[in-house]
Amino acid sequence: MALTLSNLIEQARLAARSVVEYGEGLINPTVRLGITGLSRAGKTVFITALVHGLVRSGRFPVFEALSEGRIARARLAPQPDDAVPRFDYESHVRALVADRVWPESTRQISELRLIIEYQSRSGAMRELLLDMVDYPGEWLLDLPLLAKTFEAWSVETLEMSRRGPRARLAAQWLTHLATLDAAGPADESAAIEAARLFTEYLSACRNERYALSLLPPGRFLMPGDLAGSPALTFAPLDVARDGTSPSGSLWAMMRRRYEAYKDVVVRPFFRDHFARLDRQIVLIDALAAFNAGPEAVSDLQDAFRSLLDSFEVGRRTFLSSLLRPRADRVLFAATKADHLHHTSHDRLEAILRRMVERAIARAGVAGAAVDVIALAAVRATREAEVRRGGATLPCILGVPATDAYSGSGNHKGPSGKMFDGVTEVAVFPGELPDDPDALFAPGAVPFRGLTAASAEEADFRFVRFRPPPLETTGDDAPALPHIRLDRALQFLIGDRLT
Ligand SMILES: Nc1nc2c(ncn2[C@@H]2O[C@H](COP(=O)(O)OP(=O)(O)OP(=O)(O)O)[C@@H](O)[C@H]2O)c(=O)[nH]1
Ligand SMILES: [Mg+2]
Repeated sequence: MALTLSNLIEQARLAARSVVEYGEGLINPTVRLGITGLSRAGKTVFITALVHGLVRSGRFPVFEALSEGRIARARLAPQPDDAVPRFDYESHVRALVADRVWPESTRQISELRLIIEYQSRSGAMRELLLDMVDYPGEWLLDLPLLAKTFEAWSVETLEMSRRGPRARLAAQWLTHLATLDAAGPADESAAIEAARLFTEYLSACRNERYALSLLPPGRFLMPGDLAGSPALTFAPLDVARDGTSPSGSLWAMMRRRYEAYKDVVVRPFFRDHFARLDRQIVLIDALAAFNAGPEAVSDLQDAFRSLLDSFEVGRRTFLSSLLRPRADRVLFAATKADHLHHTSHDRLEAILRRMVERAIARAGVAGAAVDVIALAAVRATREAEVRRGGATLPCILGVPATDAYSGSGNHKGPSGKMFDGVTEVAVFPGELPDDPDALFAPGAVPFRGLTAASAEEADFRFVRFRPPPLETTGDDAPALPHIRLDRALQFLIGDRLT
């Protein structure tokens, strides 16, 4: 990145804050944990379950500090950043535990501070401040734009829009694009129409039946208070990667706005949030992608590369080690593993590991430990063996939400029965293949995804269940059941509690 004045000022600002935060960190050891993932990936549920478990000493056997009895207490405290909305823990936990409904979609960045009082291995009482920052994964996927020109972004976005199922979704936008003369005079109404059609294409990709993951610029899908502003009124043009825009042209205007988007949206996110994270968990609804079909799986794979690129871009972009992002542990987590029988949990992890390893091989994340996990922050199902014919099927049991089959839109299950939100049903969730390659090979996909057939015909293997009641075992206080949440916690902060 060129050392422009704004970059220099930004670097100076970052440096100043790094020094201040470093000093504060010496007095009050703090971990800033970023929790991200695309919309509906499970960020809100993850944080809520994590805090609920820590505050109430939940059942986390793999989380050493807790299982060794060294955590005296965990309590909420006022957060350090005054300009970031607080994560509304109280409402979310009320929904989840008291009402047994999933919390509302949040969409915005939010923050919550938890103070963990613990005894170190040497016996001294200490405090760790855990600042959790919940932010949309779409913002993270924007970071590679920092290192990309408008022309390069246009070429790549167009290439992608012509491949696979995206081509059909992009048809209208591409037809409009063909009528535009990039080198012709700047035309506001053409820009508005192009941005509108491009945004429609992005949101069609995001539709759960396709679940395509890779969609920068993220703010087009969640504009907030920037809706309608020039920084969001641009779209890719059919231009050469190394071309130069004639002055006064539509191209020059789009290019300027693309740069404005980086200045107004991407850089502030990088500076104010991303660069300050110590640890990062990226939640992925991999099952939604598997369910949607092979294109969504390969899209997810591309998204991993882009995510890892995001971590690298930060490192390459900023010169001094003081200014670089400091995240030294990154965990990729496939969420909602309770939608599978436990026999498939390791397979889910293996598939994820394969996808991430490929991405690491291409992108690399120098200086950070990367791991993968399959988890359910809240386990909404139990397991059972169901005899059908002579065979025993590994099934899951749970109470489907009344709107469980969002694809069919009529609140009915495949057999036409209405779900009442009370009765438990057994579902055979399908089994992930033993060999991860089976999911990637074209034509050899074990899940008949929703894109492959109409909603009624496709395999409804992933039902949406209601959150479970609190579970009591032995003398423990009632706790929310989960799958491997404690392992995630151990990887993310375990070393800071020794
Ligand atoms: N069974 C099960 N479902 C989950 C779990 N976590 C999330 N879900 C489902 O996924 C949906 C989305 O979860 P959220 O935590 O709201 O996702 P988010 O990433 O915060 O979504 P946005 O706020 O829209 O970005 C929930 O409404 C649940 O239906 C889980 O651990 N188990
Ligand atoms: Mg949320």
